Amino acid sequence: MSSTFSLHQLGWRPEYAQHLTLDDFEVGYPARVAAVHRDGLVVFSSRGQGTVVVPRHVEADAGIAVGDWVLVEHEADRVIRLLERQSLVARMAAGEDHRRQSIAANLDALFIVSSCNDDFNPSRLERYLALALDASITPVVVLTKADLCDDAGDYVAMAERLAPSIAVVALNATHSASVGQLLPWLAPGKTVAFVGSSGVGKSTLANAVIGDAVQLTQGIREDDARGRHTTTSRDMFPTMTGAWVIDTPGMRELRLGAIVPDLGAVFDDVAAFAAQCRFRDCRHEDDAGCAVRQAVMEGTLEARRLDNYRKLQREAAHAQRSIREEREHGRQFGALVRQAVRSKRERLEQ
Ligand SMILES: Nc1nc2c(ncn2[C@@H]2O[C@H](COP(=O)(O)OP(=O)(O)OP(=O)(O)O)[C@@H](O)[C@H]2O)c(=O)[nH]1
Ligand SMILES: [Mg+2]
Ligand SMILES: [Zn+2]
Repeated sequence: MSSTFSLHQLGWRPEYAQHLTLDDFEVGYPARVAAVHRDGLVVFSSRGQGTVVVPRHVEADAGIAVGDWVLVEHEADRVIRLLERQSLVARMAAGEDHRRQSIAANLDALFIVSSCNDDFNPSRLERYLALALDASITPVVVLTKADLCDDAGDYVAMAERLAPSIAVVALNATHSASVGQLLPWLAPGKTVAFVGSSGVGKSTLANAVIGDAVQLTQGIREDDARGRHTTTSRDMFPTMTGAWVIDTPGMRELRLGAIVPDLGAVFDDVAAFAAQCRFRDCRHEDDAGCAVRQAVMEGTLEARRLDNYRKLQREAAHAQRSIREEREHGRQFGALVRQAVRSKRERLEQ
C-alpha cells in the first residue's frame, strides 16, 4: 500500500491548520496516523505510507491515537507535534491504572457493533452511545448476525429505544450486499471506527468495506486458541469508497474516560423526569418528591436504564477525580523539580 494520498483524500479539514503557521509548513508536512506502535507511528501523507518516531516531548492527552494528524519534519522521519483534534474517543484504562487511553481520533462516525444474540446488552450499548455522543461523533448501532436469528427486528426496536434518533442497522456482515447499508457513512474523506466485543464481526465488516485491499489487512490478525482471527491492534485503512476505517480489538471493558460526559444526550428521558423532581439536586435515591423513581414505579422508565445512568454518572465522577489527581500530581512534581533546580543554582551562586 504505497500509494500517495492528498490531504483532501486523507480527510483533512481547515480546522486542523488553525494553529499551524507558514513556518510550520516550511519545516514539516501534515500526516495522518494509521497505526501506533511502541517504536513509532505508521502515517499516511502526500508522500505515501511511512514510519515516523515520536520524540518524548511531543505529548498528547491520552496518547497519540489512530486517526490523529501530526506535523512531520521534512528532513527527518520525526513528529514535530500533534495537530488539534476535532474529536477523541477515549476510555479509562482498566484495573488500577487511572490514565486515559485513546481509542481513535478525528472520527466522523462510530460503528457500535453488537450481534443479534447473547452479546446484545442494552446497558453496554448505552455506554458506547454516551462515548460517541459525548465526543460529538455520529453513533451507528450495527447489529450483526441478523442471518442467524429469528427476528432481527426485535433487536433493532430494542436498540432504537436506547437514545433519541439514533441510526440502527441490522445486517449479515459476511454478505457484501447487506454491508452496503453502511455506505451512507463512508463518503470520501470520512473516518469511521468499529468498536464492540470480541467476535461480533468488526473485522469482517471492516474487510468488507475495504474491499480489494482486504488481503493487506491479514497481517494484523492473529489466530487465537479457537482458531479464530482476533484483532490485536488498532489500524486505519482506506475503503473502496475513499473513506477511512479503523478496526479495533474487542473490548471487554469500557470505562468512560470523558471529563464531563454528556449523559443527557443518551438518557434524555431520565433528564426530562429529573427536571420534575421536587429538589433540584435530587439524587433519585429517595422516593419523596422524586419524579424519576415515580416513573420507574409507574413503568414509564425502565429500572435497568436508571441503574445504568447512575452507574455511568458515578464512573464519570470517578474518572474526573482521577484525571484531576493525575494533573495535580504532575504539577506538584514539576514544582518539586523547579525547587530543586533553584536551590542548586542558589548553592552554586553562594
Ligand atoms: N453468519 C454470520 N457470521 C458472522 C457475522 N459477523 C461476523 N461473523 C463471523 O463471526 C466471526 C468473528 O468475526 P470477526 O469479524 O473476526 O469479529 P471481531 O469483532 O473482529 O472480533 P475481535 O477481533 O476478536 O474483536 C467470524 O467467523 C465471522 O465470519 C454475520 O453477520 N453473520
Ligand atoms: Mg477483529
Ligand atoms: Zn429525583
